[in-house]
Amino acid sequence: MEKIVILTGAGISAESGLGTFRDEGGLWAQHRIEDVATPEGFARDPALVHRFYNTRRAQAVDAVPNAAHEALARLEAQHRGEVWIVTQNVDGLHEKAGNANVMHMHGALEGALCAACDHRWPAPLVMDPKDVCPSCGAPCTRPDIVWFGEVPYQMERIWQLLEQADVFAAIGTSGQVYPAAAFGQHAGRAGAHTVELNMEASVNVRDFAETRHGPASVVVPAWVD
Ligand code: BV8
Repeated sequence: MEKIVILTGAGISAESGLGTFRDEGGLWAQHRIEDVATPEGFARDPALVHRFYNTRRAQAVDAVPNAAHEALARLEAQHRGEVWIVTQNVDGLHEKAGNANVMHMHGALEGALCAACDHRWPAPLVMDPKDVCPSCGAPCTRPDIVWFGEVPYQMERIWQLLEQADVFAAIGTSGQVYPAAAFGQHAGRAGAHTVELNMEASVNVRDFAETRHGPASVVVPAWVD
């Protein structure tokens, strides 16, 4: 059975009501990246960063998967064991839709991390700079999110999957953040058929053999089914 690797970005969750980053009025229009998505920003003002992620965590808890997430869950169910979702998203919508094989390369809102001892535990809905680590007791808790300048999770495994993929699809991502932005080229060079499913052409649309542009809730089910 063919191996299918799928990269998702904020665009797949847009129709579930979660903001994207670089669209009109997106998250980066409301906050400076250096203030809320870098270790330096967190060191400078942890309360601001916690407020940024607390707001998004509350929105994500209430968000419902859309037809695009549901189509990917059907795809995994039909191709048991041969579909991998590599998501840049930190919401839990793929899991809510029923996908089990999900890799959160940029972390997840549901995770908390101790900056002192690396302990990880389920994040409370509201995190506060005064929270202490349940393991070492230090007041160094942060969202388990990969910020700019930090190394994304499971990269070795992801490169391996891209090299073994028969099909690689990128869904709802502008292709502006590395290393995810290089996945299409990497998979294509290794022989995968590459597909971009996005509202509009991303900056690396040339890396894809096939493109289907339109809302994810329309183009993803059409591609899956
Ligand atoms: C790293 C935190 C290495 C989580 C995020 C050159 C080469 C390599 C690296 C770099 C480089 N230059 C700079 C870097 C470093 C940097 C980077 O890439 N910077 C960019 C700005 C140039 N990368 C990093 O720092 C990464 N780490 O490289 O480490 C390393 C190695 C060793 C040692 C140390 C370091 C870490 C990157 C992760 C940063 N964290 N966020 C969070 O808060 O959510 S990134 C952030 O952007 C999100 O994670 C998000 O997932 C990601 C990408 O955004 P998209 O998901 O694509 O969202 P966007 O809004 O941009 O686009 C949405 C798309 O959807 C649009 O195309 C739109 O048209 C479409 N859309 C909208 N609605 C719909 C739709 N499509 C369909 N249907 C719809 N309805």
